[in-house]
Amino acid sequence: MDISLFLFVGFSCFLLINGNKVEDCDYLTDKTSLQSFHVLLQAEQPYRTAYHFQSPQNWLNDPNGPMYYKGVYHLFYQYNPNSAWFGDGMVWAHSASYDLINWFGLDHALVPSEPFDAISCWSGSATILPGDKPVILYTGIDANYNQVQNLANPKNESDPLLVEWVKYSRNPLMTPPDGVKGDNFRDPTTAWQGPDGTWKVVIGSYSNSQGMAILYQSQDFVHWTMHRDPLYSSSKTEMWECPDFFPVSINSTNGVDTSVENPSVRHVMKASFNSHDYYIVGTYVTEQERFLPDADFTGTSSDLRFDYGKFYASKSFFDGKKNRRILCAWVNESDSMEDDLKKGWSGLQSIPRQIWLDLNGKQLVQWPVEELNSLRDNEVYVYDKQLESGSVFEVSGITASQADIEIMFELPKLEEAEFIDTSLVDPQLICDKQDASVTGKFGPFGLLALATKDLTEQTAIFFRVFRDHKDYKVLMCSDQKRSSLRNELDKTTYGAFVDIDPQREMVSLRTLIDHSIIESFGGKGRSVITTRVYPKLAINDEAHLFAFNNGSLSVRVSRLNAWSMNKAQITAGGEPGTISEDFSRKK
Ligand code: DQQ
Repeated sequence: MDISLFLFVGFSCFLLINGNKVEDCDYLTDKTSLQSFHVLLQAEQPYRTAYHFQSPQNWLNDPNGPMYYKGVYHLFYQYNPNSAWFGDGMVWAHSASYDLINWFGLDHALVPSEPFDAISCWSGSATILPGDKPVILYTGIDANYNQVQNLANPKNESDPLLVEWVKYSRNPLMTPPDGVKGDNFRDPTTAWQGPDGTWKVVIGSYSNSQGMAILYQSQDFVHWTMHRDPLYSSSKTEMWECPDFFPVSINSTNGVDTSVENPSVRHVMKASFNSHDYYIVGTYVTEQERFLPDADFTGTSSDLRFDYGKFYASKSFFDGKKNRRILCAWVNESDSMEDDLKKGWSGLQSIPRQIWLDLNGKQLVQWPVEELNSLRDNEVYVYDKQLESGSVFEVSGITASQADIEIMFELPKLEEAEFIDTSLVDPQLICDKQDASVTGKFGPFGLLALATKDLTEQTAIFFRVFRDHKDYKVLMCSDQKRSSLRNELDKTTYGAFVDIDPQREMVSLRTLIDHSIIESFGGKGRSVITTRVYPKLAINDEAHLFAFNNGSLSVRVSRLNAWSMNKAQITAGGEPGTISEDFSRKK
């Protein structure tokens, strides 16, 4: 028998044996015991995060129906109440927040109960109808394992916490159309409304060797008719999971509501397949119900991704409180399934990111929501430090296992950069071949995160700068090869070009480190790489952070600011004791 972990949830605590709750431990009531219990928990569970959303136990995946409603942010998410693995019986767990960082758990919003979702309640989205009426469209897995689309409404719209949801009695509203297999029809988007009042929604699918967004229209949100053509399809893609379709302003970082359609916006179509979230930017021709992208997906490494590491099934929403568009995603584990059973949990949510269209109109830019800065503590900084070839310096004075770092590099003598024809190369492959140990000219330089003092364990997030004909190209890599002395982990190296001109702009990096997750934003958010790492030794207080330059040319750290991050107050939904009334009603 494997006594694998203790869990502390709200004001109750219990012991898990082989992932099953077997004993309540009410004896841990005084503060000292609770504090030692926390220390025990962190020592036993060094890979649990401090400020990322995760569940105390079991499996979680896609964010569902994120929205801002009557002063409260809502995060629903796919959750398996029965196991640390994915399985039948998936529910919509529910947490809510006033700032997108601290969350309190609520009861599950949707659980399998009816013929139209007898097996599972899968992913979907929320739409706020005129008159401030939120609704959910979600995929039910029916008793025959067919994927169908269902509607649910809040029981009490005047409750900002939207605790109870009622499934529409005439579900399902949409069933797999002719030519679409019953298991290739899922994940409705947030709906948008055309100028004539017609509601539209797309569903992810795959048919005739094309991944696609099937378009449905409705006058009343209940009766839906399939449009003749998909809103978009591409032969270069697989089954589209969790599509997302939304407008972005062409000249502002502000977000716009999903129904906005005018000359000051362009549209983004995102699809999740092949373990990544890919997107294209284009024009939505409302009258013809066509999306005309500037370029189709190519099926190559040049396709744009929200994140070039681990980041999947994302969903965005318009935040009317701060006029911005927010993006959330599932970040899965890269240890083994056996490890997940031992840990008793699997999956995290990314830090919510604000997204907007880059001024060049070609791609999106992402940045952690500003509310995250409220967790910053103990700032340390370094200005104007020369990083000679082969040098490493420790960023001390912060909690390196739980930190936020911003660093900017100046590159003198740029013209000495190595030549590369970037049209011929796959950035991820260069990062893999020329990992952090391979000396170049400009680069590798960057950060060594979750590292042991002697650097035997380290995750290197670094840049290389190349000359490409008349331009310069900045490559960003995340090298997990030495991230852990444990062997059985997925240590894939990730890489992407960052669309900045280093002649005009310093090469910058922001990295969020949280025990087993590292989210890195290169070029002020133009390329992002998220990874999961599980060091054996560089855990908790044994973790260190360094800046390094392993290139033959020196670079200058123009400035480095680093903060220890405080723990966020997070309880997940649906678990015993997770409804924190004090906290949830405090505003
Ligand atoms: N996860 C859900 C599906 C979706 C997939 C099931 C994407 O609805 O297609 O948990 O991760």
